[in-house]
Amino acid sequence: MIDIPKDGKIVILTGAGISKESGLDTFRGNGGLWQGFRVEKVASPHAFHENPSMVHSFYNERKSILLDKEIKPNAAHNALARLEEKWQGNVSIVTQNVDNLHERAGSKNLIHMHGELLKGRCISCDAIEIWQEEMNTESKCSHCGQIGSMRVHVVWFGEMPLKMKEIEHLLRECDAFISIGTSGNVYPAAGFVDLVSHYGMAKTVELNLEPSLNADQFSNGAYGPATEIVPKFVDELLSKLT
Ligand code: BV8
Repeated sequence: MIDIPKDGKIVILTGAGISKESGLDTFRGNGGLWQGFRVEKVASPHAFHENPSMVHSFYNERKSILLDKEIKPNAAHNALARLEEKWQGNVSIVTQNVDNLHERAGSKNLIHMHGELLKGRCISCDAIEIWQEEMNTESKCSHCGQIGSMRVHVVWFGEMPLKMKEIEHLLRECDAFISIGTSGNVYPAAGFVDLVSHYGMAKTVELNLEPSLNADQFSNGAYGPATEIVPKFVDELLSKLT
């Protein structure tokens, strides 16, 4: 168990692994293929420029899966929402995931650093809007009226992740950095644990199915399915408060 001050600031990074038991595929679990696509090949401005319809259908497929009534937050998402509610200090979640399972579990203090699958962004006017239906090359921006300028509001490879200044501030100030369900493949998220260790004395913990690529950079680790190890970790933290 890690020792964090009762009013400590906790920053939690999550990746695709936390949503796996809700029924959403991870990126590299099945050889990194997603509906037959390698995500690095499809999730890029170049791919969108070359073949917008292919990229639209890749995200439309993932959107329809996420909107399936069977897909819901799991015990790990719910445990993090409970921690945010009951912890006397600050709990912030920085998620790499573009699904909406953290917010549906009740988490409020949440940053989607790689964007959100259920939002669209207009390339012409930069307006961002909720977009749950299919998107295609004929889609019309409801803000500026432009046709064909819509893209999914997701950060592609080669694009700057969102709210990096805010994230860096959280990492600099935290007393504990918890990484859950990520392989440590994708930067800058994979570099956060190193930043935290450089900034100060925060505890760093990895909770994952198996050790990630940067497991050795964490001071503690617990391994197993997120729905088992995350609620256990949260219960241990909250037991300190009684
Ligand atoms: C940037 C949105 C700079 C899209 C995503 C070399 C060459 C080229 C580029 C780079 C390079 N080195 C670094 C880069 C940059 C690149 C990068 O890191 N590439 C990698 C592939 C090498 N990064 C970028 O391009 C980033 N931008 O660097 O910008 C810049 C600077 C200035 C100005 C402009 C730009 C942007 C990266 C964001 C890309 N978008 N997602 C979409 O979703 O379609 S990334 C995508 O993969 C996801 O968002 C996620 O973040 C990511 C990583 O995946 P994970 O979440 O870790 O999932 P994965 O499947 O890998 O692992 C799952 C883990 O869960 C596993 O460990 C598994 O064991 C575990 N697990 C499984 N089941 C369970 C479980 N754990 C618990 N319980 C279970 N049941």
